[in-house]
Amino acid sequence: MEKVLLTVNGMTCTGCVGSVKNLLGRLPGVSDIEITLENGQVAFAYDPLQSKLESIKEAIHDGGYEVA
Ligand SMILES: [Cu+2]
Repeated sequence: MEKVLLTVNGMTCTGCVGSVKNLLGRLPGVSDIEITLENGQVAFAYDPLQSKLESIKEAIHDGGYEVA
């Protein structure tokens, strides 16, 4: 498992946090998702054999949020 910390812009409320958590949670091999709304930090672990970091970032983007 790889550990990643991304900064995601556009999350303004706990609903956004839930959305990002959900969309990440649907991706294969992604786990341990921790999101801090105040600074937009999104931490998670993923298995590179199951999901590529690029496609994870794309999923966040497609959900309407911007990876900094
Ligand atoms: Cu929101």
